[in-house]
Amino acid sequence: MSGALERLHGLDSDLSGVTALVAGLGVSGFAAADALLERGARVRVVDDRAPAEGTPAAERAHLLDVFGAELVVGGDPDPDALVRTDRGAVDLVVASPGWRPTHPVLRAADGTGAAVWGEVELAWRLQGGDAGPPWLTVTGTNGKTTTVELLGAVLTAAGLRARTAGNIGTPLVDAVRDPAGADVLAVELSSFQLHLVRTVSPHAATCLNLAPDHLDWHGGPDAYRDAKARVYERTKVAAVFNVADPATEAMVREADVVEGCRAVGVGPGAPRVGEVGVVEGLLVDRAFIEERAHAAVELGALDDLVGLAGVADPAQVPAHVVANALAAAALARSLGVPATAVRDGLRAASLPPHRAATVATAGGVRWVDDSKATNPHAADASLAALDDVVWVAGGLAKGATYDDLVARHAARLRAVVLVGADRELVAQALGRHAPDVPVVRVDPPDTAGVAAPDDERARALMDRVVAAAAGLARPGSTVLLAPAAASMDQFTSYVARGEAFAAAVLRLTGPGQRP
Ligand code: UMA
Repeated sequence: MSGALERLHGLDSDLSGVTALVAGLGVSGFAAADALLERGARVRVVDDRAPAEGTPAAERAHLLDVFGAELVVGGDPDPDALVRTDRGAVDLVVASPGWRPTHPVLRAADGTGAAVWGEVELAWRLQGGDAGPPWLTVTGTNGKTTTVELLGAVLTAAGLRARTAGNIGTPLVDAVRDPAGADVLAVELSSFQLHLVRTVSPHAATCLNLAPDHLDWHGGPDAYRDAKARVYERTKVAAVFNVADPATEAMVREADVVEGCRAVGVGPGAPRVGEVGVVEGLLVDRAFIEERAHAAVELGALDDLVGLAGVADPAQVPAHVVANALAAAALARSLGVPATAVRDGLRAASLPPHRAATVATAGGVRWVDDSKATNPHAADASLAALDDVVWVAGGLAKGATYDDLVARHAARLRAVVLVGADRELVAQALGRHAPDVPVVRVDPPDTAGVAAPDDERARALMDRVVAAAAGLARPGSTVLLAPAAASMDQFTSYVARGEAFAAAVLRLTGPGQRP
């Protein structure tokens, strides 16, 4: 690493003389390039695609050009030339999360001596590591965003200036540079981001659960698991795991944490010493109190989660919502947040959109948008909460398989409506495990280029999906959009997919039928 780069240990660091390549012109690449330029580094920004006129990416490209970056967008540049300057290899490569490690540019950087970081690592160094606010980090296959939202609400209820950042949307580099400052950061980390973390040392960390996902990016389940496990490395105070998911406990056991860091289990049963759990409908802490050997403190009740879960009765709060709330509570408690703030925060929190949200109820049929269910594990949680389902599924599988999911829920399925590029993978699993369940395929399977939810093709597609589902549902049924697949074959994001679904449902049922 260059001497100049080693000087990076705070927001006022001088990086003049450092040469950096930023891979990606998305939100994290922009934040990284902007921060490096501000500190005097010479920055080249590379993107495989030239941004279309009038898009946010074009605006980012324009700004970086004005700030003095060299932009290489589109075309077919030589990867080896990109990672070099006239004085040799660049000092630093900051790769955006969407860039696979096998990308030719990242491959070219290997072995050149360049430091290869993600934007998260850059943020940690920019805040001066431990000199900045503590990080409470959250990963897991599912529930990360919800847990970070809950954590943010609990920390705020405790009177702390808390910021949520990371995969949830705000790049960490922007969060640490915010002049408003923060007492603590609630950080969502994806496996892509964790892959390029080097020295981040969180105050407390959790991996909520582990199930196969993003196997195409990582190249297989072991690499995905190993990336997730990195969330615990260098944790200082509490490594929080899910007692119902032994893979997460194994990660904690193997992690190289700071001396004195404790392993804390969270789970739906009565907590043992050192755990946070549930006793007779109450959320209780036996981990973060002095007298934990023979006492526990109440943090709240399942009743405090009914609003969040969208159910009428505390007994109906789904297990994954309880698990997410317990993990958020444990992370906050590791920072000394009072028990009352946990309760107040959980009561105040609301779920981000497109997570098992009821869009309408009409003619006895409930329409639910769980577009965020982008893998089988997430779809499993929403199917498990229902018993008469018209299931809307399909999209980009990302290497996932569907046999376990379909076998587990075959009895709940009244019918299935399939969309998207990899819909035949779901169809084949249905053929094996639920051969009697009617299946309707909605064409086209791949409408690459459909962008916004009000795009004509998105409208037409979702109108057909909703019409098919309406024809299959009966009073008492739930039509559930829980695709178990990513959206990017047909939509720009799961948000656009969910919005298109909800709009089509409301076109069918009428606005008066909103829940
Ligand atoms: N690009 C290339 N070549 C590639 C891949 C991408 O040139 O091989 C370019 C694209 O043309 C685009 C840019 O890179 O211009 C996009 O970079 P990116 O995909 O890394 O996206 P960012 O805009 O930087 O957003 C990223 C996260 N995106 C991904 O992980 C894919 C955002 O998470 C995150 O909110 C943001 O950083 C801030 O931290 C999104 C996501 O989908 C929501 N995450 C996945 C998930 O939750 O399942 C992991």
